[in-house]
Amino acid sequence: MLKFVEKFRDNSETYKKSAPLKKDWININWGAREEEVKWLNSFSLEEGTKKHLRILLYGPAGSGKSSFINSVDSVCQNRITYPAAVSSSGDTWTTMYKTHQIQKGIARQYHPFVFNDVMGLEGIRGVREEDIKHAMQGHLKEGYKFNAKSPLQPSDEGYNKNPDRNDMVDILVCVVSANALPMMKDDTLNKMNVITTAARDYDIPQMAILTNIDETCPLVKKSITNVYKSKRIRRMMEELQSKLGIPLTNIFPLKNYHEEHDLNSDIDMLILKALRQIIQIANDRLNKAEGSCFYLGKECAPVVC
Ligand SMILES: Nc1nc2c(ncn2[C@@H]2O[C@H](COP(=O)(O)OP(=O)(O)OP(=O)(O)O)[C@@H](O)[C@H]2O)c(=O)[nH]1
Ligand SMILES: [Mg+2]
Repeated sequence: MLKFVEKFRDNSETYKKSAPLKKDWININWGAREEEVKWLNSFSLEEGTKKHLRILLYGPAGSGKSSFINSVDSVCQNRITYPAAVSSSGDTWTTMYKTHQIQKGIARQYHPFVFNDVMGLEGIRGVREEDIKHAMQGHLKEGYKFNAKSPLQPSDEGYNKNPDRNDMVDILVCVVSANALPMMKDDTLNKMNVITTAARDYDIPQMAILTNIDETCPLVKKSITNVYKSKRIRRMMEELQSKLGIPLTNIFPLKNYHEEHDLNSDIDMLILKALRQIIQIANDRLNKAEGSCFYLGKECAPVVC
C-alpha cells in the first residue's frame, strides 16, 4: 500500500516545461471524426448477452467524471448537452448513483452502453471504497445516495440483493485531472488502490482518462492537436500507468466540453477515441464471460434482455 502511495507522491518537478516532441508518439487521424461516429452508431451487442454495457466512472472530486458523460452525450447528439450536473466548486458534486443513457441523436433511440457517475473519492468526505465495490457487482440501486460516513449495508433500502448482468459493471474507468495528478493526496491514492485491486479480483477490465489536458500544458492549450507531442502529458500518462497498473494503450488524454457553445472536431476525436476503446474492451470482456452463469465471481440471475 505504502509503495503505491509513494509512487504517486508529489511529482510536480517531473512535469516542468520541456521541448515538445517533433512527431506525435501515438498516431491519430484528426480528420476521422465521421468514421468514428459511424463506427459508434453501428455498434451493437451480441444478441442474448445484455441490454447494455455498463461503464463505471470513478476518480477524485472535480476530475471531470460528469463532464465526460456530458462530453460523450454532446458528441453523440452533435450539440452541446449537459445531462449530468457538473461542479463549480472544489467540493464533490455528484452524490447520487445514477445511470446515464446516451441518446443516438434520434429521439428515444439509445446506444447499447450506459454510464454510472459516482461521488468523488476525496478523503473522509468522499465515496467509500465499499460502495464502489457494490456498484461493480450491481448492488447499488438507482438513486442510491452516497454516504461518506458509512457504506451501504445489505439490509439497507438502496441495496439490490439480486443484481442481474445488466446491473453489473463491464468496465471501470478511472478519471483523473492532469491538474490534480501531481498533488494527489494519500487517502485518495489508498482508495484507488483498494478499488483497482477489487476490480482485478472481479476480473473487470480497467482504463483511465486524463482530463483537463488543456489547462496543464501550454502547448496543448494552444492546440489540442499537440496532445501527443507534449512530453508533460506523456509523463503523466506513464505515471498513471505505473500507479494504476493500466497499460499506456488504455490511458486516454482528453479535454471535456466545459464552457464551449459549439462542438470542435479535434476535441470530439479524443473523446471518440477513448469511448471506442472503452466499448471494445468492455464488449470483449462480456463476450468472454458469455456462456458462464458466473459473473464477477458470483452466480447470477439470468440475463434480462
Ligand atoms: N478546462 C477543463 N475543465 C474541465 C474539464 N473537465 C471538467 N472540467 C471542469 O471541472 C469541473 C469539475 O468537473 P465535474 O465533471 O463536475 O467533475 P466530477 O469528477 O464529476 O466531480 P464530482 O462530481 O464533484 O466528483 C467543472 O467546472 C468542469 O467544467 C476539462 O477537460 N478541461
Ligand atoms: Mg460529478
